[in-house]
Order: sequence, then C-alpha cells, then structure tokens
Amino acid sequence: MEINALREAHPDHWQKACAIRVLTLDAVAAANSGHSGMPMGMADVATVLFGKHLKFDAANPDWPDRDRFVLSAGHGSMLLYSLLYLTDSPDMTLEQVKNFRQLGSITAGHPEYGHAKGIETTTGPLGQGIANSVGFAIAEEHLRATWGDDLVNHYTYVIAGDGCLMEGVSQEAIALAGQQQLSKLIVFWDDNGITIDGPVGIADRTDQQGRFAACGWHVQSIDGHDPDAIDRAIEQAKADGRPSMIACKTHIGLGSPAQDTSKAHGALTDAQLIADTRAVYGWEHGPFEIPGEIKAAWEEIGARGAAARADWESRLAAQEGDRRSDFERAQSGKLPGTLAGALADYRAKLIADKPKVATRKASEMALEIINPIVTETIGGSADLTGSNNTRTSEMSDFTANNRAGRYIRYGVREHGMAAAMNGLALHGGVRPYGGTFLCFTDYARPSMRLSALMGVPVVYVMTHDSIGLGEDGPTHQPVEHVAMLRATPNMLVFRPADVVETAEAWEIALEQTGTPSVLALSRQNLPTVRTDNGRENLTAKGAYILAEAEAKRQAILLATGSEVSLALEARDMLEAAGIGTRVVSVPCMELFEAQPEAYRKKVLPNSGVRVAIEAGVRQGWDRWLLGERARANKADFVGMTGFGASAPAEELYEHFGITAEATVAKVKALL
Ligand SMILES: Cc1ncc(C[n+]2csc(CCOP(=O)(O)OP(=O)(O)O)c2C)c(N)n1
Ligand SMILES: [Mg+2]
Repeated sequence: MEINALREAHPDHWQKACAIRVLTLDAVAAANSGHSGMPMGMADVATVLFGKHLKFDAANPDWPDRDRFVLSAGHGSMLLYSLLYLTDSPDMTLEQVKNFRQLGSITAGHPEYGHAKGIETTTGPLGQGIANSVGFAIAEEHLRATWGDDLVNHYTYVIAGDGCLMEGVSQEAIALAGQQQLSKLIVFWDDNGITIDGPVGIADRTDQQGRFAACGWHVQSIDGHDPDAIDRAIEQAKADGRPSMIACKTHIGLGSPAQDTSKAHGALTDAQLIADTRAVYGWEHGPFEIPGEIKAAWEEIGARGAAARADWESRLAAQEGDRRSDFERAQSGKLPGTLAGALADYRAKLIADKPKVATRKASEMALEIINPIVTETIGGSADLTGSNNTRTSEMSDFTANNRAGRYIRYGVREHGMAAAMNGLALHGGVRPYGGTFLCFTDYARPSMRLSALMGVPVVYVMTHDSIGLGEDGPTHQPVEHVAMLRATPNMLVFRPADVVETAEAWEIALEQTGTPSVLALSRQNLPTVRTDNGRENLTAKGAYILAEAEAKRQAILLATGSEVSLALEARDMLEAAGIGTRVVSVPCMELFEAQPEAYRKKVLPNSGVRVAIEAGVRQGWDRWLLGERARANKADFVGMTGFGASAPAEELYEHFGITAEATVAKVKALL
C-alpha cells in the first residue's frame, strides 16, 4: 500500500502506527545509535496485532494467561518499547524511552528480559526469539492440558526478520514446531528483503514460505502495511490447526529517504532526514510528543484485556481444592515442600547401598525421585534419551496427541532444544531440563549463554563428560567445555563424583530461580565415594573435605567427577608412603567461590602442596592452585592439554597420564 492511500483509507490506524515510527526515530536520534528501519516497517503489523488480537492487560503485564509477544528481531527493540510505552505498561515511562540505550535505563539496545515487564525474552542474537517461541507454545499446550483451558489458553506471537530466518537455529525451531503442530504459534516474517549488507538476495535465495510449508506450517503472504490484510491473516492463522507463518511484505524505513535500503537498517539520525520523514507521515508534533488523542487510543488498547484478565482471576479463585495454590506454586518456581525430605532419605539409602553407577545413571535415579514430586518438570533429549538417561519411568512423550506428556523428543537439535527450554522456563509453570553429550554444548551454547544472561533456571543434562566416554573418540570427548561453561557468568556447573553428589546437584539445580545449571555426567561407572553424611547437601558448599589426612597432612588433592575416585586412590598410596593427604571433592566451583572465606580456608588451608585432577583443561583451576593461600611452586595439575583419542576409556586415562600414579608422582615432586 502506498503511504498516501494508507493514510486516507485508515486514518486512525495510520496515526497509531506513526506514533511507533516517530518514537523510534526520536529515540534513535537521541541515542545516536540503534535501528530505525525495522520498527518503521513493522509498525502496521504491530498496531493491528496489539490493537485487535493480542490478549494482554497493560496494567498487569505478568498475567499468566496473557498472549506472549516475542520480538525475535531484537534490534528493532524500539518497536517493543514504543508499544509498551504507548499502551501504558507500568515500567515503560517516556523517560525510559528518552534514555534509550543509556546506562541504567530499562531500554537496552536489545530487549532484555527482566528490565521491563512485557519483555518476554532477551533477543538480539538473531534466531533466538523464534526458537524460544517454540518453548512458549509447548508450555502453553502442556499447561492447558494440565490445568484446563479456563486457566491456560493463549497464543504466542513472534516477529522475526530475514536474519532470524537465515540463522540455522530457525530451521531447528520451525521443524520442531511443525512436528508438534503448535497451532497457537503465529510468526510474522518481516519480509523486507533487506539485511545489513544489502538486499537479502546477495546471500540467500531460500523459498521461506516453501520451507515453512515443508515443515508442516500454515503459510500466508500479505502486504504488511495493509491493516485489513494483516487482520484477516491473523484470523486465518488462528483458525488453522498448524503453526502459522505470515510473510509480511514491508518497506524497511517506510517513508524515509532511506526506505528499502540497508541504510535504513541502522540508525537514521540525520536531522533533515527525520524532518522529511515526519513530513511524509503528516506528523506535526515535536520529538517524543504524542498527541493526547493518539496516546488515549493506545491506552484504550492497553486496557482492552482488563476484563478478560479479571474474569481469569475469578476463574482461578473459583478453583476447587488445592488447585489454585498448586497452580500458583508451579508458576512461582517454588519446589513442593516434600522434595527435600525425599531426597535426603534417598541419599541416606545410597550411602548405605553404595551403588557403582555412571553419574548419568545416577541422574536418572535422582529424577525417578524428583519427577513424581515435582510434576512441573518437562524433560527431553536431543535424540540421546538412552544415553542421557533423561526419561523417567512415569513420563510419557509430549506429542500432538498427548499434550499432557512431560517428555520432549527434541530430535537432533541441540540448539533448538536449548532455545526452546529457555522459552519453556520463561513462560513459567514448567521446569525444563534436557540432555545431550557435553561436547555438543557447542551446538547449544548461544542459547545456554542466554539462559545465564536472562537468569532462567534451565537444567542442562550433559553426559559423556570426558575422555572417559572412550571409543567414540576426540570428536565426542569434551576437553575445554567445562572450563568454557565455568567462564560463563551466572551458570552453575556441576561435575558430581558419584550417585550422592549427583542427587545433591539435582536438588540445588531445581532450587534455582534465577540461574541455569549444567550437570556434567559420566558415561562410565563410578564408585560411591561419599560414604557418610547424606542428610546435609555438601555439594551446596561447592567443595568439601571428602577424606581427611591420616598421617601429618602434607598434600591436598582437589578433584571433580570421575577423577575423585582417582584422587582417593592416590591418597591411599601417599598415606602408605607416610604422606598425609586430604582429598577435596569440588562438584561446583561457583558455589565454593560463594562460600565465606572462613569455610574456604578450612577446606584449603595454607599448608602443604596442592594437586588438582580433572580430565579436562587446566583453565579455571588456577584460582585454587595459585590463589586461596596456595603457592605457585607447590601446586600442579593432572588433566588434559590437548584433544583426546579413540580407545577404551581405561587406556586413555593411562595414555594421557590421568592416573593415581601420576598424581602421586606430582605430589612427591612438589614436596
Ligand atoms: C546471531 C547474530 N548475528 C549477527 C547479528 C548482527 N545483526 C543484527 S541485525 C542483522 C541483520 C538482520 O537483518 P534482518 O533480520 O533482515 O533485519 P532488518 O535489516 O530487516 O531490520 C545482523 C547481521 C546479530 N544480531 N545476531
Ligand atoms: Mg530484513
């Protein structure tokens, strides 16, 4: 639609959409940075979506049964900030919009979860939002099956750009959504034909509509500036039983001299350009000035869902028995009160039985206790269920025909799985965990980083955690991954030594409300090394004295996971030689770092020599080997310095010198 025709045919719509456009121009100009073109191009779609379809109540932006709106093309953040401000969402004041991209404002360069209510997820890394949205839609389907449609019944809407659809993760997300027939997922593709380097055609000739259709989606194509066409397309998308993609032909930077060029992608700050664009819009108001009647029209839209929300509140209040408190507990992320006792009893039994199992098996055993109690868990694996041991006995698969199922077959889609789990966690009411091999953290990592940045308590069950996996060889043997994960802020990295520590790690991971966790778990069987004190969760301290020196203490061995039993062997040999040796198990460095100095000093006093043992690279260990009262010439490391190899695990440990003997030799050399 030409601008003049649009203005004449839909004057009210035009004014509302222009409010988004000029706020974007003004905020980007004030910040002297940002992205003007996308909000200017998608303002019509957003105006129709918010104006006529999105179920929300601006005054209560965290109402659990609201429709979710995900701005996958996160660089267009001013679209979202404008919408929140115009509809009168409580966090988003005009001051915040004026402080776009400034330190301390909630209007960050890209939308950040937690800055303002109404920002459903952090986007900016292209493709993440559309992949999160699959998790949002799965959560909705599952919770609707669980609680009934009087409590849960909403849509997930997404705006994705060319960049989102070029990113590989979009394919994983689209395929998963198609397979699961997520009919309440509706994606608007901002089909503007432009990315940063120029026209999309210089790098891509994909038939996007064909691609979505091939994955089982309902597909439409419309003029993304025509309000009637947008409205009709949304109606049809809602009516179809498949997830829907609406290709919206738009003009990036609509109405500006930069329209339809990649110049419009970024910051349009030139004063003359902005003035000319305002003139094209027929917008005669000053910077950040929204006339009262246009603001009022938007506020009316913001209040449109108030009655629906109030009705929902009364339906929640009218629930029978414990249903209301159960629903609210699951929403809050609080664990059922009975879990801690059940896990403590379970650990006491393990200490009595001393099973020798792989920690991946230990994880399954812990989940067999957890899943019947914490019924909001949603498990899954990226096609490695039998290896990750993520599916417990009472779980059934979540499918199009079984929405009550709590186990997701993510397929061979680690990145899509991690992104979907972020969406599940962000939706609320469910607790997602999912597995793959630790080495394939690399394939999931962009979303894992966002779990940490957003502070969502996803649990990553990463098995086959070292050369100890053996014959699959160096392609599958993680070496640097634990270090990389430990380097990630706000992430708990557990490498439990045995069945007891694994159960403890699970308890801590589930207690988190603002931090994701990684469980690095062994393929190979490991003896139970914790032989006393099952009731206190010692993993919660991050590191603790597992075995005290008997002879006068001269050495401290620190180890994690499968290497803890090696450390105990080395201790026996050293004690036999008259060298008193303490073994410290270090299941979680982050939690140990958080302990008070007095506790850390008790565990790591300033005497004797220290050797750490971990079948990975040394990076990350030096704090404990060189700092914390240690001396550089009195510390050493037993681990990996390069990639692994393909051979039976025991031979690999010998080959790479990760043995009790090598540990003893290093201690003796230091003494
Ligand atoms: C994973 C990732 N890679 C690169 C970027 C940098 N980047 C931001 S926007 C963009 C181009 C996106 O094009 P499109 O989605 O078509 O947005 P439009 O130009 O239409 O606004 C790029 C490469 C990013 N944000 N995320
Ligand atoms: Mg584009």
